[in-house]
Amino acid sequence: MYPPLVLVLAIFFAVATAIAALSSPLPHPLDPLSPTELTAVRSAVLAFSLVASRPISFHYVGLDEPEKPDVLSHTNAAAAAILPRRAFVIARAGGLSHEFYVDVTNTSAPRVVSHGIHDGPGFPMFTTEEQVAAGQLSREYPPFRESLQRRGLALTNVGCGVFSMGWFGKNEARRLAKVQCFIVAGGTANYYARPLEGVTLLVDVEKLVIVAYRDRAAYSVPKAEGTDYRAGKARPPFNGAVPAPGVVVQPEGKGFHIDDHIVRWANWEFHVGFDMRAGTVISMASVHDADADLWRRVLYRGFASEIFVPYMDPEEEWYFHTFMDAGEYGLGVSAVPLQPEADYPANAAYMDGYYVDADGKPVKSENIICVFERYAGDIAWRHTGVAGPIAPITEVRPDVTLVVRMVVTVGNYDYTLDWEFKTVGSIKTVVSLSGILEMKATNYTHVDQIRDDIHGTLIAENTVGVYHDHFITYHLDLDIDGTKNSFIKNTIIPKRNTGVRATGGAPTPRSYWTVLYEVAETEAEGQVNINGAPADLLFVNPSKKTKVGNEVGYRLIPAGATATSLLANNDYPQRRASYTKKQVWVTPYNKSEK
Ligand SMILES: [Cu+2]
Repeated sequence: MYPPLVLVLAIFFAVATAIAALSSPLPHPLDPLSPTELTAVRSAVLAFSLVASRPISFHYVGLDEPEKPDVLSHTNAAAAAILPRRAFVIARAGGLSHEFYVDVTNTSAPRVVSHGIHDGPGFPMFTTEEQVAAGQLSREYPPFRESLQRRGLALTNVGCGVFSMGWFGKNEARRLAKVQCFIVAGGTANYYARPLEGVTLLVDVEKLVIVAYRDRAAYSVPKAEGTDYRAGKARPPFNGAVPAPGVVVQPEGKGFHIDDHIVRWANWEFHVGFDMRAGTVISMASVHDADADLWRRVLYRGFASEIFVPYMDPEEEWYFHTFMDAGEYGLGVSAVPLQPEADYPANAAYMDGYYVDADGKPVKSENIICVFERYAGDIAWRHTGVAGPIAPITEVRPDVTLVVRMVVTVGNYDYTLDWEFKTVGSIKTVVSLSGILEMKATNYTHVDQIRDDIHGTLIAENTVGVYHDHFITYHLDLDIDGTKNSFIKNTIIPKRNTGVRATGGAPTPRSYWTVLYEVAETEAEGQVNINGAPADLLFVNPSKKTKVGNEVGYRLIPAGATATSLLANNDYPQRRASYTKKQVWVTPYNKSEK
């Protein structure tokens, strides 16, 4: 098969070059799809004759990145090979999940280059439109109206939302979801504090029909009073003293430059992309080596790949709360416009993102990624030399860093997802969680009444904050100084010295620790529970050595949240999120695994 393949490639490049020459300026191969490209994708899919069913609903459209070696040669070579621009599409039509690859190199003549039907388990993300429509279904449903009447509630007092229902062993052909409701009356904006506990609808989000209805039990509705989070409605300390206003002064202007999607700052250069599922995508992050005057790549691609949120309440209305926030709701779709000088400081620049609605039309999300230099008052490095003829010497380097931020609001939660770049060459990912708890109504008003496990904490009268986890997973394709990287576990092992002075031992036996250097040879060795033996996790390029012969590498430093899932291995939510049993999984590069 080798010769025909070469022939095909040759033709392909010739055609691609001719087309690309017509449109200028050329996008970076990793740039997200532009509104023009997204519109072209839609026309190609709608015109594709092999899928006749209507309607077609678009659940995901994103860049189908070129192969990594092609991207690298594109950016390295002076005479860059022109790469095709392609989209990957997941759409639903005729009750099936369709996957398309669409070439939009020439946006006036887009074409579907591949189409397949996904026949395995799993479904694409919800669209916003179907969530809104499914949330409305209960309004015309007589049993639901009766449930409200029994509780003395009017329809206008209630709002409902779509809750993904996890996977519990059954591979269902229908796209089903649960709908649960909240009391939206009472003057509070905090609907999540006032659930209509005990009532659950099972809906087909595609056909927009109610499949099952359950009104199991009535609970007291938590009070509206004291729940509102809006400024002016909240009481101290939630609306407490505002600190004196501060300003960021940058007399020489911003220290970074944004050229389309490329950000350059201090000794860093990287590409910032946007994806409707993953949100911010950082690519091609490189550090400048001043000695060699070289850009040395350390991260090919990084993004938050999933957020698994299982709740720990086995009750009928709660057991299925096992959300996959990225794969079910979309981090990019759920990213919200950032509020100037609150979500980010005055010295920030911001970027927009584009995704598609259910009809495949581009939607602009304004001001959803911001970039700013952080002057946190921290110290990057310091030393005071107190001895010697010129002492004292004090040297301090302030820690100014560059932050790329996105805020994702998935229902009640607000995730702030930061990428922070440091001049010492490190990259830090930080997730801050804010927003509102998902709350459960209970008849308890005081902890003294509780005799059983309520699966959470009584946080107010009639309100339980249910135990749960957020497992946030990052896909990091590290390219430390090139693509040939190894994963090293430096395990710390205790030792004893016998105290034999002839061989340099201490006069008395000592215990100490030393480091055992192990290269991971298999994928199994690339799985790490970081709460096990203390270890340094290193990513090195064995072909790149320092002057003294050490391998060039980066260290993965776990900080803060190092939890693993405590669910049973055969529990369905755990089987679905089996990766949460270990924190680090290292695998060889494979474009399809992301
Ligand atoms: Cu939470």
